[in-house]
Amino acid sequence: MAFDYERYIRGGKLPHIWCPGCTYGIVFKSILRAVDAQQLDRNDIALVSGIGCASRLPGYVDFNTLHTTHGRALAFATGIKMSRPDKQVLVVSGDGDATAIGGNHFIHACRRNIDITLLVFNNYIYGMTGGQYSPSTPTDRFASTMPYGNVDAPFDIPSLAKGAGASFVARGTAFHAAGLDKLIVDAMRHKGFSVVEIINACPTTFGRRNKFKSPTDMLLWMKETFLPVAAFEKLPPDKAAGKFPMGVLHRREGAPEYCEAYYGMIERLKRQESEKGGRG
Ligand SMILES: Cc1ncc(C[n+]2csc(CCOP(=O)(O)OP(=O)(O)O)c2C)c(N)n1
Ligand code: SF4
Repeated sequence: MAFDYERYIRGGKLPHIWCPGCTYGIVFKSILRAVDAQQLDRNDIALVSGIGCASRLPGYVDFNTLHTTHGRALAFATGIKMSRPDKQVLVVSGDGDATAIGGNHFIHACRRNIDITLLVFNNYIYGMTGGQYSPSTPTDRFASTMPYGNVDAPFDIPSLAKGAGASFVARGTAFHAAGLDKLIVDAMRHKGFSVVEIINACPTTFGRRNKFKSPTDMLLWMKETFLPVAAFEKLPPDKAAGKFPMGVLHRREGAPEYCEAYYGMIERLKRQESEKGGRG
């Protein structure tokens, strides 16, 4: 039976703002399927975003949603999770939102291991504001603010997340949508801070500047460039150049989760106080 997306969509907010050929719609549907697969009650989910084309996504979904300020989604999400640790908190962020203006929130959320899932929509560019380069724009690629080619080295977002302490790190792409559903489910089920980098196509501000003839070309590039981890690891170095692994890239179980550690400490202190009181 066809999946009933409309159950989760706020029809009154349509039409959406995404350009023809943008892959954000593909990922949007993957998120809905991943939530549905877990049979979660929509009232138990908070979906938070900052600003940017990716960050418009919560507006279209009938969960508890928050559209906040540029780069600050994780700060708002942390507040939600701290006040309602029983709820499932998901954040949707562009690469600029997550790793440029929100970069500090990003690394500290990783370090803190709070039980939030961050989905970074990496389209290698600032989409909404017209194609300025971002921290993930590859060297030599073109952007409105790098018209002669980017001279900076990009962040590898999964490596950044792992290095900063995230306990679950994965990468998927809009082309490999079925696999992406599973990665989002795994990330949401993981206890601790989980990051999924999702490779996306922005034909409007990245593709047209970077010699992709069409949105389809961008999807075909994803198909050729991203390989399951096991296949990637078997490649000899010359064949691995220019390719990237996808799937679960890092998982560390059993690290203390932030809300549990924080509220556990409060309970401990309360017990100590009442024991002291009991001794007069
Ligand atoms: C504090 C602040 N600085 C800058 C902006 C302008 N701004 C809005 S969206 C955006 C970039 C969005 O790029 P990204 O986060 O990669 O998301 P995308 O649009 O590509 O999905 C910028 C710079 C803003 N809204 N607020
Ligand atoms: S500008 Fe790019 S990221 Fe934004 S909606 Fe258009 S194609 Fe998608």
